Amino acid sequence: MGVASPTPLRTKKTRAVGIPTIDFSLESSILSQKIVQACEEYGFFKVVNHGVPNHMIATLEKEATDFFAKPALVKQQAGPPTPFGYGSKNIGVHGDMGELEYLLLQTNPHSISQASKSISANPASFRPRDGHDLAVVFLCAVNDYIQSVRDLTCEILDLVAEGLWVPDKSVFSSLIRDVQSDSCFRLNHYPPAPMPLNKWDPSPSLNTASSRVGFGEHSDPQILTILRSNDVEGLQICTHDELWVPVPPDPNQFCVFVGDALQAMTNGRFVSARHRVLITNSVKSRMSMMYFGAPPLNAWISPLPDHKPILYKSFTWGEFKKAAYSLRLGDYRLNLFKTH
Ligand code: GA4
Repeated sequence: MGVASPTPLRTKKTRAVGIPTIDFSLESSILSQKIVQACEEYGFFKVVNHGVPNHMIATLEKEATDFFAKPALVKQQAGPPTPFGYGSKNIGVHGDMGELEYLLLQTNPHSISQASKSISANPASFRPRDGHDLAVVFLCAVNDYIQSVRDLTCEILDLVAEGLWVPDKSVFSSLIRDVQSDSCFRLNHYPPAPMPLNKWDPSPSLNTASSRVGFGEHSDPQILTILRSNDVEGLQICTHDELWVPVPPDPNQFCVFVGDALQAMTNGRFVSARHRVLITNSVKSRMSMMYFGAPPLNAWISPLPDHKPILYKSFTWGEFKKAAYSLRLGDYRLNLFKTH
């Protein structure tokens, strides 16, 4: 079965359309309907009044900014990124590249302490600052943020279950709350794109004189992704009719993406959101933080009982993750698990 990479991106147009924005101070029965509608139409929505404390976000952003400002050799001591650590330009292991550097961290308590050990084991990479060890301050900021964003993820997933009339409201969120959850966390730092030398650009690719591919087109393999960025533009989502829509950056909002696993569990009723980052800002870096809510490796992903024919075979998250890592970033990996 084909897992062909997407149509070359340059053939798709961009346009400005209304992105669904959901106010979490609304009543839950209204919220659940709006969330289901957005997940069906876009596989994507924005959240305002999310309840994640601003000071947690600001602390983490500051720590991340300090980290990425360090010399390359120092940052590399927290790498390589496979499976978890610091990476630059390379995405995955099959030659996908982007104009970014990043930190990829596992989020369950066991793995966080492992990451902490590996970073603290290299004291040269984290000099004591104001009497504190930066590794500890940084990892505490990551931990606090993850706990709060995990709660938001679970709240959204409970509302999804309510909106889909699933009898067990925690059918999705219990996978994320599981102590063995394979959820992960990523900090992406996209340096500014160089100023164009002139407007004429013969290059037929997305890397033009004034824009750079920060992160190529893909969907996220997990259940749900929660992204927060600073005020620098770059994120675009692909609509059902294959148009690229720029997502205006807003540091006070979260972006929520349906992942492949939720597409499979909803038997294709929700479609995982294809997205990319194109860097056009020539002055300021884009910084984003993503929480990827995933099941435990041995958890089964099966379509919920539905009226439609079953579109996807059951698979464990571990099997799916292995398939994802054996393919390219932009491949349609769920095609491997179609029933026909
Ligand atoms: C996309 C979502 C997350 O950033 C990620 C990425 C992972 C990686 O960067 O190592 C993958 C990519 C992501 C999908 C397919 C595989 C795996 C790179 C790649 C080519 C951490 C994830 O879980 O899947």
